[in-house]
Amino acid sequence: MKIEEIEAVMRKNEGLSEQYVLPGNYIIVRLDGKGFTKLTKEKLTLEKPFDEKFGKVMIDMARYLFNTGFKVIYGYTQSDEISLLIDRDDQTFSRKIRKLNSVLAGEASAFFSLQFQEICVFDCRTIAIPNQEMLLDYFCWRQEDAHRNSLSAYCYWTLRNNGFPAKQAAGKIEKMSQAEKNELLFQYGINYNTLPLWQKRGVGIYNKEVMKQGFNPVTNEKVDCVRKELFVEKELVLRGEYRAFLSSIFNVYSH
Ligand SMILES: Nc1nc2c(ncn2[C@@H]2O[C@H](COP(=O)(O)OP(=O)(O)OP(=O)(O)O)[C@@H](O)[C@H]2O)c(=O)[nH]1
Ligand SMILES: [Mg+2]
Repeated sequence: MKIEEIEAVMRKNEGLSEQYVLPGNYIIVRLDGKGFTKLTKEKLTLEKPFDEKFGKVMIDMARYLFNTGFKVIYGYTQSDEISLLIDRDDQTFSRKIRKLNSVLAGEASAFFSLQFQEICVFDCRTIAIPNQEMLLDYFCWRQEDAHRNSLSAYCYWTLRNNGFPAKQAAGKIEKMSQAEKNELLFQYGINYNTLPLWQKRGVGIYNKEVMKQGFNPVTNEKVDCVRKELFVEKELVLRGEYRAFLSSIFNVYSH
């Protein structure tokens, strides 16, 4: 075969292998640290189970990802993951899933690695979401996951700090109900209810309209104007209230 013919076959196969987020669907991407259980224990020096710097870098990364060319409506981070809601009409990379996943995973991995001066890798998955109700379900699901994981992580590290070997601590927690986990922490002097909300509920990032004072050089007067600024909510509300909070953000963008 001539090289031109080979090229035509290759291009056709490449094109036919491509997958797209179908029109009319919202796009959610979820980035997740690869092997962070090992990485956080062996390579990074961090507080357990939650580390202020780690949490800050995840928020900074979410803010950074708002400015990588996609029309991001809402960002949510907990533990080593970030979910981004991208607008239904976003046409970046013609909505190619390959491009979304690879570019965003690359951006996240590069950003995080620079902060910790260590090679840290994120994977990325793309999920098509057909309606607002499912968007609310998605973010409530991630918030419940944050809650479950943080309670277990506190129990695990409390047991470890009190002499339990890793396997025994993990085994003990596996069989416990949520109430029993709360009770266990209480026995060791930790009141789960009073721990910082960002650790239990995750953190939301979104554009908020704020009033700013500007200056009109023509009239020489101070003027009030509305600007959009990225806002970080570290004290998210729960369940029904969270749905209402999310709806109010999403409705600004619905057409
Ligand atoms: N020390 C510490 N560890 C954290 C913190 N936030 C997240 N982690 C770790 O990040 C891990 C995230 O777990 P997963 O994403 O479920 O698992 P993983 O090991 O990353 O594996 P894959 O995601 O499947 O590649 C947890 O096990 C925690 O140990 C933190 O603030 N401090
Ligand atoms: Mg991970």
